[in-house]
Formats: sequence, C-alpha cells, structure tokens
Amino acid sequence: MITISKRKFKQNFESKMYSLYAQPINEASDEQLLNVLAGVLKDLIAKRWVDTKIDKEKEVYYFSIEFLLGRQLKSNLLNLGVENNIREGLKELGINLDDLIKSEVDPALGNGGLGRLAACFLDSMASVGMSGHGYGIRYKYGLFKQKFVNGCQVEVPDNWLTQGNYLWEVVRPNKAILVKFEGDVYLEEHHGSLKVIHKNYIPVMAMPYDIPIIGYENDCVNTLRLWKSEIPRRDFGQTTANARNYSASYEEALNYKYYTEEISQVLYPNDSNYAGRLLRLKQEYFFVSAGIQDIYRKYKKHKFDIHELPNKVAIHINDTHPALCVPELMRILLDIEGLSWDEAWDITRNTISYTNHTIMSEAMEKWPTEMVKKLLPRIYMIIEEIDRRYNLYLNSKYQNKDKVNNMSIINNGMVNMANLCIVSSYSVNGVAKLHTNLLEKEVLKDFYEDEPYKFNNKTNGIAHRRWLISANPQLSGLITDLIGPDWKTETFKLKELELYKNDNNVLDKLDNIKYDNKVLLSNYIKEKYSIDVDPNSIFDVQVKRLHAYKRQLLNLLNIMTLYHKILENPNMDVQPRTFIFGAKAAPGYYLAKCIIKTINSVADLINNDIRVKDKLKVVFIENYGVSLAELIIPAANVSEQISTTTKEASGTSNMKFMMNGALTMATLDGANVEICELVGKENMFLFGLTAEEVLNYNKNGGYSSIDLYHTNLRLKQVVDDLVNGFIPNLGKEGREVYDSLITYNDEYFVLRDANDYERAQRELSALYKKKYDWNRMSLINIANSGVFSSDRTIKEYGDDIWFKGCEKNEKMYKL
Ligand code: NBG
Repeated sequence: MITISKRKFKQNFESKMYSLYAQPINEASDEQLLNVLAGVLKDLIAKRWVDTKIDKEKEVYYFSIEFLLGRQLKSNLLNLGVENNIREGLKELGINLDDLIKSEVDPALGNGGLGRLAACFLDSMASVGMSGHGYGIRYKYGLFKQKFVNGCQVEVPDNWLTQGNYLWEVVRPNKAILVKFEGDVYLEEHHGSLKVIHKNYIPVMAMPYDIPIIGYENDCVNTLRLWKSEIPRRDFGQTTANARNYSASYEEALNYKYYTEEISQVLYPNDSNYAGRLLRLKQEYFFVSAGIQDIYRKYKKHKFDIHELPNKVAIHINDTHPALCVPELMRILLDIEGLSWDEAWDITRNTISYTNHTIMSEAMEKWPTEMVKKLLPRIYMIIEEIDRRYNLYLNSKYQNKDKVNNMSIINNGMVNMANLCIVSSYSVNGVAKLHTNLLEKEVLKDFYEDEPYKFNNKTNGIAHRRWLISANPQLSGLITDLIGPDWKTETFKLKELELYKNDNNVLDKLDNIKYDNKVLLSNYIKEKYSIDVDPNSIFDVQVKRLHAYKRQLLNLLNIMTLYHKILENPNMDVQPRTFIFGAKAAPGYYLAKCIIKTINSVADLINNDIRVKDKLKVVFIENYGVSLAELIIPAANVSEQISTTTKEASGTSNMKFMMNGALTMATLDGANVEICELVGKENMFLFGLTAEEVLNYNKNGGYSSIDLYHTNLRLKQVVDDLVNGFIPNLGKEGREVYDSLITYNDEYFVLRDANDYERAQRELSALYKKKYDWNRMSLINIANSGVFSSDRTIKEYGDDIWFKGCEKNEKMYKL
C-alpha cells in the first residue's frame, strides 16, 4: 500500500505546480490542476511502475484495437487507497476533488463492449497481481462524438487530447519502433543461406505512449502501451537504409507526412469504401507490428532462448483486428531469428491465443488478397505459406471441398482473419456459455470438430471496482455495513447479502439508495435536455451500441403500444415510466441511424403530449460513453437485454446493471442465460424465442413478418405509425425502419417477439407496485453478481489459457 500524508501531498502538489507551470495554485485552470494532480500521482507510483516492469515471470500481452478506459483519476485514487488524504489536502488548498474528477475527459479510445472489456481486463490483471499489459493505438480523435441535430445522429471529431497530451501518459521516444509498409520483397543469398530483403518500403515510426494501470491495493503497476504513428525523426536510431526516399520534393514530403500520421488519427475509419478499408488494415498492422517487435526486443534484452518464448510470453488477440500478430511473429522468427519454418510455427502456435466476440458475419474480418499483398508483401507471403500448408493437411484429411474451402485462410480472393487466428493459436474462446456453444456447434463447427481441445469458454466480466465501488458509493457502503469489506476483493462473498432478503429495513435502504441515484440522473436530464423526469417512475434503460440485432426497435414499438393504450384509456392504471436510451450508430450504418431518428421523434411526440405527462417519458441521452454509464446504470430499475437470441455474444452492461440492483428484462441470449442460472427465472423477466427456435427459422425459413402484421392489429397500428405521419418530423427514416420490418421480413424477429415482450413488460409493471418484492429481487440480483467480476474472468484466462502448463504459475499471480 502506498501512503502519503496530507502535509506531504500539499508540498508535492505545490512543487509540481511550480515545475510544470511556474505559477501559484490559485491562478491555475481546472485542466492544469488535474494535470498537476496526475503528475503527483505518477511520481507516487513511479518506482513501482519501474519495478513491475522488471519482468521475471511469464508476461501476458493483450492486443486490442480498442481500450475504452473511462476516466482514470477516481479509479486510480481508489486503487491506490490514497483518496482521503488527497481529498483533505486539496480542500485545504481550496480545491474540490469531485470537481476535478468530473473535469477529466473520457479518452475516446473505444466504442462498445469489446473495448470496455479490454479496459476491465487491464484493471483486473493489475488487481490480481498478474503481469499483463495492453497494446493498442493512441488515436488522436478516437471514436466520434455524437450530436443530435433535428433528432439525427451527427458525428463530430472528439478532440479528447485537449492539451495535446493525455494526463496519464508517458511518451518514450527511446523506445520508438520502425514499421514497414509496401515495397519489394525478395530472397538473396547470404553466406550460403537465403535472406529476405525488403526494399523501397514506406517507413512509419511507432511512438509509444505508456499509461500506468494500477492494481487495487497491491504493488502492481502494469502498462497500457499505445502507439502513435509518425514520420521517423532525424535521430531515430533504427535503420531505414532500404526505405523509399521522400526528400525529392516538398509535395512528396507532405504526402509522406500525411501517410504516416493518418494511421493513428481515428478509430474505425468508415469502411464503406476502399480507402477506409485500406486504412483499417494499415492500422491493424501498424500496432501489431510495433507490439510484436517490442516484445521481441525486450525478450532479446534478457538473452532468453527463443525456443522458450511460449513459456515466457503469452500473446492474446482480442477479436480479429490484431490477427496479424500471427504472421508478424512468424516473420521475426523466420527472417530475423533465422529459425526454420517448423520451429517458428511451433513457437507461434504455442504463444498466441484468440477470443471471438461475435457470430455476426459482418464483423468477421476479411481482406482482399490484393490489398494485403500490396500493403504488406512479406506478411502476405507468410499467410500464403500458412494457408498452403494448412490446405495440405485439410486435403489429406477431408474429401469435402466445401469444408476445406470454408476452413481455408485464403478463399475467394479474400484473407479470412478469423480462420487465420483459429489455425494459428492454441486457444480459441467464446465470451459466454451460449456463445461458445454456438461457435462449437454452428459457426466454427468444422474447426471444433477438427481440434476440439482448442475451444473453451470464458464468460465475460466487469471491473466491480469501477462499476460498483466507485460508481455507486452508497450501495457499496450499505453492502460493507451489512457483510463487511471482504467482498471488495472476493466478490463471491456478495452472496451473503441474501441473508437480508426478508429484512424490510435493508430493503428500504436499498430503495432509498436507488431513489437518490435516480435523482442524480434526473438532474442531469433536466439540465441537459430540459426534460422533467420523475424519480418515482420506473427507470427503464437500454444503453449499448445501436445495432438492429440489439433491438432498440422492439423497445420502441412497445413504448408506442403503451402510448396508444393510455390515449385510448386515459384512466388506465399505469405505473409511470421513464424510458432511457443511449447508443451510437456506426457512421456507415444507415438503418441504425434511422432507428435513432425514429426514437428521437417518438420521444418528442410523447414528451410534449400533456395527456401522458405523468405517465410516460422517453429520453435519448446523447454521446453515450463510460462516464455517462457510471451515472445511468446505478439509477436504473430495469435493464433491457433484449437482443435476438443467439446474436449477442455475451453483453456486459447486463452484468453492470445486475450488480447495481436493476432487474433484467431479457431474452435467453448471451450471458443473460448465466444470469438466469444464478438468480432463477423468478428473479428476472424473460420472453422471446429460444435459441433453438431462432436457429430453426434461420435454417428452415417459415417466418413471415407480414402475417404477424396482418393478424395482430395493435402491432399493425404501431408499425403503420412509422409511415403514416402519426409521428411528426419523421420522413424517410420511418420508411426505412418500416421496410426493415415488413419489406425485408424482419431479420431480427422484432414482430415475432413483440407480444411476448409486452406480456413481460406488463408483469414487470405490476411487480413494481409491490415495493418489497421488487427490492427483494433487486437484492438477490446484487447478491449473485459476484461471479461477473472480471477478476474471476481474468483468473480463468490465466489458469486455462495463458499459464497452463507453466511451472511458475503459482508465483505469477495471487489467486
Ligand atoms: C461484443 C459483443 C458483446 C460482448 C463484447 C465483449 C463486438 C465485436 N463484440 O456481446 O457484441 O459482450 O463484445 O465480449 O464488439
């Protein structure tokens, strides 16, 4: 544990203010105060950070295109255990810590569950004392900032690096790395053996920016290393002897500067055109190559035997974006280390593991061979050779041509990145039981039958420190009062809360805490959107990426139904509700954007209709992200997890809501299945098609949305509303949504599940009236959420994947 007295802190703070800004504290801006505080904390952990880096044991490297970190100040203070003294010290200096915490900008380094999971994993690796580090990209603008203009999503650049630098980062020019694109590759004889020569390449410098990842009340400080792409500096030591020469003309030099810097500008460039796709591929190779070279450099510094690599290093590929780790590691082992193919392959296959995060085919990356060949000539050769050898194996084993094609890495002029990952790694995991099962039995069936031992499940988790201890301090305090503090490190102990399930006094307290959190969110909504929402109404929340399979539309159609019912029967006994949405749509995803516009138009209609004034409100919160989630989730009564069964790999917001006492409205999809196993059907609200039914429709057809539309008048009414002018200010977007349901036969079975959803919603409303029953269910949900701590998930990754078979396992991290 680190300690710092109030007096010492004040001294450090003042001298940091002088050294950074040469000014007295009372003249500093909030941004400067924050920077000074971050500086003081970085000094405090510096020694440990250096010590953690002296790598003696096996290290894990987690490669991910996104790391959705959220604000760091509060969680760093919590993990270091120094918040009280610092709060007091600042107070004496006339500074309010909470104001500083709120003024920190969210880094725009991720989009959704995949990136947030990576951030939770970093937190957990450090907190269980595992030497696990992240590699990613330091995007200048990251993901866009969402604004609503006339109800439509507009994307504006998120200039999150307001001061040019990020508070927590340390730049290390001495560790920069050269990454090579394009050029000519050939073999040359060298002292009797063949050597790979790469000439005329375009050199890009990868500049590392390190962010400390601080473990919870332990000595561990790991590193998230993010690479920024730059033109090689003059003093850049690594040889660029064979590189293209860009000094011919001023214009050429400018183009070159653009080429290099473009790589780390934005997260997910729009891939609906060739240039956008090419840029993505560049990004992927850029950070993978820098990371793998970095690992190799460190490894060589220790003078370890290269054959020992799998015992010293675990490389994890988070979804397919970092798939090029495979050929890049092969390249180093073959071309630099001079190993034979078989040796290199053996090492690679025992070092790399892979997680699949979706069964949606659109997200399984494929790259045109021509693109890969031109951009990454040597890498392409290696992929081709892996594919050639793999095909020899497949053809010797299977007669079925379709099967062989399906499993090949290169097929139909495309490189299939998921196949590359599966073939080249020793472990392939899904992220919830149902998802892994679907991978094994459906999506990756051929691979599973070929090498079943590779496949395993690792159900996702969340950093309970951020999502409960820090985001919901009142609830966290109540839990500690009831069962003591041990649950903070051993979340399974939350189970002891069940002892209080019939204690009305405790249930009242739970109710009051939820109410207070709802007041905080209501205040935000009032301030931002001038909408009055009643904290006594049910807060019914759906926050996640906007995608048709997640079915924000199903939620909306139900809201419309409720609206009609109240209009038809003004005296109807309804439990007042506030429906809250938060979601970004990918810039090129037109239907998702139309759904946003439709929700906003319906919200305008309902919120301005005095006939439903005290009964119904709809709020779409702009620019949903981590900090907003920390405000919204503790205030939710209902967690909407209503994806088409089979489509949501796991979900993680479902876990965050549960841990904060919301009740789950769900299909039996993703990790909802496991939530149900834990709390029982009676403690959540289930509806909708089963996985078997969905698979059956997908295989055998037989679904007709138009039949449902004609037979169910209520459904017809709300679907017609989309196009008949009932919803003001909704034009072509309403038509697009209508078409997705009727003309294109409702790919995600929205209409099929609508009735059953309405039934479940009615039951939920009725239950909300019984305050103690509701709060008892809420308590049971909290009590059973401990298994969803990402500490549990990370220990499973350690035990079953990264450290399996390694003798030093026990020393590596505390269990
Ligand atoms: C998402 C899934 C979620 C899952 C997260 C984290 C992608 C590609 N996948 O269901 O949709 O919880 O990954 O595993 O973002």
